[in-house]
Amino acid sequence: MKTVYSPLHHRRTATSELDGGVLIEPHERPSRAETILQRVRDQSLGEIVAPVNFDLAPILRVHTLEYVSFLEHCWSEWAAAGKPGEAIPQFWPARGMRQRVPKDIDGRLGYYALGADTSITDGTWEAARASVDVALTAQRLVADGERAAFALCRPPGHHAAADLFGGYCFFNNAAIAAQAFLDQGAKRVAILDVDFHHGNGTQSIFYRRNDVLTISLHGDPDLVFPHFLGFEDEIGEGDGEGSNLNLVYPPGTPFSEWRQGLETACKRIADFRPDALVVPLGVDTFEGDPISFFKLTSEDYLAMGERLGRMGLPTLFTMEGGYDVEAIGVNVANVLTGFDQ
Ligand code: SP5
Ligand code: ZN
Repeated sequence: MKTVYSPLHHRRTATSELDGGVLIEPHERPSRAETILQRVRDQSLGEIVAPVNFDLAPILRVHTLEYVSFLEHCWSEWAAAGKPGEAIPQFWPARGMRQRVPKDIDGRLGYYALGADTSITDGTWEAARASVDVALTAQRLVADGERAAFALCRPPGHHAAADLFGGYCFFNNAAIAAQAFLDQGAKRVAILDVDFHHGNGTQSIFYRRNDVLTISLHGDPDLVFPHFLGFEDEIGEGDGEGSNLNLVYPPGTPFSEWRQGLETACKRIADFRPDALVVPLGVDTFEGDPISFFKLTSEDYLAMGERLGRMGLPTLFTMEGGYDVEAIGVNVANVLTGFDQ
């Protein structure tokens, strides 16, 4: 299948991630995308194409205008305020406080953030915009008749909600692409999130709707990020009741357990009869991942891809997490290879 890639991801080069009380080199780093691209090339998985530039309209179908303009201007406001480091949120509108957007940049950062793991830096806006272009270009390939396409998105997107960044995400590439399918005439779209972390942003964007089925398989949020969403009793609300499914797994989960969740998910998707499938693809389920606790092996990703391919649906993959940079290329390419078998 074709891969859509943009070198503009290099504009996202944060140097600090707050983790364990210290600033570390971010897990979400440029070498991730380069390693994947190299493996896709080496394995001759298909043509690598550059993205088309889209305007803000498809982004604004999913994100609020206030949030989008915050992202656009955050870095210049931060720099103009004379702050010495990267823009890291520190203060939140917590329980009992007012949910209003303050003028001060520290206040605005906290208002629009879901965590302090993600800094905003020079170039973040440009890279995040390019990542959406990558997703929408791949979406168009599928809409135009390709059986599947791989959007090599970086930065990732599935933690970003309508007006929240965090978890290394700014724009929800998968949600924007799913909405694009609908806006082009699809009646129903399914999103199957296989990243190790709950796809909280995607879930919340579609939580009250029945035209998008959202399913996420992930580490128990009682134990791991995003901590405050992703539990199995979250099934959707209002019109969306029954259109969200969370499948939660404990530390040490091997593929033999995880794949039962995949079966459950595939059955639900088949019953939903979607016109297209979007797969937020994270390979942080890998046994060697530095921030996760599942035990999938490189070989397991072939079987994962093969099962997704057997759904027989027009499929868009959007790149999400995966932080063992040594293995990320092999693992992602294995999913795509398995799918195409
Ligand atoms: C897209 C995606 O996979 N985002 C994940 C964001 C997770 N950020 C919080 C990471 C906390 C890591 N703590 C690791 C301690 C292990 N030494
Ligand atoms: Zn993840």
